[in-house]
Amino acid sequence: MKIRRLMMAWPLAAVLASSWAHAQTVIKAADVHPQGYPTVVAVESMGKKMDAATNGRIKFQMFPGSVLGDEKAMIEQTQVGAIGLLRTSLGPVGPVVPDVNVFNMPFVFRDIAHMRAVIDGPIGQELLDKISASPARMVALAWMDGGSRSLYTKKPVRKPEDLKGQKIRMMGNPLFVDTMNAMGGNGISMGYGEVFTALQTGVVDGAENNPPSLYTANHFKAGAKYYTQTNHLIIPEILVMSKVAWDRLSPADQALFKRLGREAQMEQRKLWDAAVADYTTKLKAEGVEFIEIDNRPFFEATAPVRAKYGAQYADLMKRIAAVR
Ligand code: GTR
Repeated sequence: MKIRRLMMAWPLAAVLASSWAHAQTVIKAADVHPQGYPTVVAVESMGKKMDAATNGRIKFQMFPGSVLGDEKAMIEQTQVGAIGLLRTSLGPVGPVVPDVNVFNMPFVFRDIAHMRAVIDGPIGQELLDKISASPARMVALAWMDGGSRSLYTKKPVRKPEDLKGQKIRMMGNPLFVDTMNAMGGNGISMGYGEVFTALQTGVVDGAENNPPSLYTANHFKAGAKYYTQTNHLIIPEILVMSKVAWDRLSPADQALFKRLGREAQMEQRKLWDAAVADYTTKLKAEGVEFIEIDNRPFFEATAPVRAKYGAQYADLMKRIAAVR
């Protein structure tokens, strides 16, 4: 009797399971940052909205904390469709889509407000469109905030000369190695996940990033106790979708991704401002010394980098400078 009931139930269950499987799309979303970080929270919240708007037809599965690799590896996985949605810095996107390097240049933005005005306006949209139209097989949905990057080292740094002989970790893009070399140190490119051990073992003497990253990646516990406010890079981050996943969506779902991506951008921005304040306080409580400096010598030292990489974007750079 029991067996007969089971046999009757099985085909129905199988049919239902297979139709659910066809109807449901699970988007793998990835980030180097841990759970609770503003970018991760904003993408998770976008996933919840997506789930609600599609009655569970599209769901996100979040892979935070670099579990799928460093950003270079995750960009590659996004290009082939193994990752559906990726939040990444624009830094390591430069080698894949050279046009984005205009935002990766040192001191290209006057301050955070300037960067936000640029990414929220027509130039920001143009750059997203360039990524989507490039052969990189990624569709750029929205921007996110990565704040302002400053130096952190084991010995205090106040001027370019203090960086002499110091090996400083930079993100994987030759532009950043050139930037650090121009600032007076020796730029060494490596993945984010390797920095902690590299600091501990002396492979590098420092790195550069924003306060939330310095705190959550624990780099201050590996000896980087001096945070010198060079503010040399203000690099926006992006939310990109794999072209493979994108092409499987209906035009209506594509429009939904763009709309909710833009909402995630604005949500992340609020979370970001709170996180910078919060992690700055936490870092100070942990004994990290914030060194205020006049960063003009670093700005002047990096002029050759802007000349080298910016020459091809001369008009665009004028337009960026003109944004108020
Ligand atoms: C963080 C950024 C990450 C990653 C990291 C790094 O500020 O949010 O996307 O680029 O820096 O330095 O590798």
